[in-house]
Amino acid sequence: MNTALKVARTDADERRAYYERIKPLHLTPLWESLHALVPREPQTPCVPAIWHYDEIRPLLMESADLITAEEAVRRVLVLENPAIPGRSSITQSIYAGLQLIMPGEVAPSHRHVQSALRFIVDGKGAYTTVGGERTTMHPGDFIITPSWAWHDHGNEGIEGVTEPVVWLDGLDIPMLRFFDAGFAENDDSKVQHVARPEGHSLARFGHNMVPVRHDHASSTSPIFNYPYARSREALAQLQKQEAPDAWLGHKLRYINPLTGGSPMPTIATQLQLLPAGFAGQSHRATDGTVYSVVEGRGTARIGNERFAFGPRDTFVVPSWAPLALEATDECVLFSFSDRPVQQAMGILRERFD
Ligand code: 1HN
Repeated sequence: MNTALKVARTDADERRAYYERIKPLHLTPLWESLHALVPREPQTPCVPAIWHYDEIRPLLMESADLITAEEAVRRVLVLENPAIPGRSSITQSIYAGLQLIMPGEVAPSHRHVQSALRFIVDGKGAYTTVGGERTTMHPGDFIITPSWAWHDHGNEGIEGVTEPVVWLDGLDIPMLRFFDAGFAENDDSKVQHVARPEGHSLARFGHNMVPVRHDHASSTSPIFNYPYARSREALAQLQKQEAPDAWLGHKLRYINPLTGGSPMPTIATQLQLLPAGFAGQSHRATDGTVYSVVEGRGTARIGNERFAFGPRDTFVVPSWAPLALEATDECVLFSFSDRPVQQAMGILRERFD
């Protein structure tokens, strides 16, 4: 064996022995992990994935025979990123799940530091009460539960229709876990006292005007239901006025009317329309993003994989994975990510190839 190799071997052995000696003191050499700690570009463990609603719905309905919403507190099937099972995370920073509430059921009032969004996927006639105001859920509505706001859900039916209601929950649970900053408590009563008429916050803040005197101080939007009828109409108007963006189609972000920023401090939300036949260019961003399909069929090309999607499907695009969207028919997609946090940190990167 030549001398150089022998020296290298000795070095390696000596280093290993040294690492063993420092281990009991809870010390570890940075030089062994530096490259992984500071990658040249994002190296997410997360993978792209799709959940087809038609496949999941029967299983979700089956869960209603196993447990009531009240016993479960929240009857949810968590959508876990396949590459990080057991972490209740769809991306490293975001939790997503499909929640079911059957006619007559109540999901009891509680509050927690984690912020939640509800994107209504299937059925009508359920409501949620948030901080003393109730709102009726319709498919496509984007509803917010701000941090530390009391919230309970129920399903009393509407216009003689009583049916199961399913929505996609999006929460900043992994971020709160990261900060070890979670608090939660149960309410004294199962169902909150309703303090204001339905539609009150939308009347006050939902018309590009805000009350001259108001005391809304929270970093979350004072609007807590962005109804689908209105958001869809905005896209329809836009489509008549301009050509679609080559990457995004017609894509609008929801805003907090008091700031112009995202409605939630930790999660950004968008709605986009892809015209029939749209073949979008590939783009990437550092915010891993969850998509919920509202209307239409198409394909999401994520990295080297192709995912055919249809109404009510959910798919996830990991951080920095190239995404190209194609629409067979006219498609409407809702999406959300941790973008406002990355923007606050000044680290968000996007590339439109
Ligand atoms: C929660 O409170 C809801 O209020 C949904 O509907 C999902 C996941 C983890 C922790 C709390 C809800 C949740 C949750």
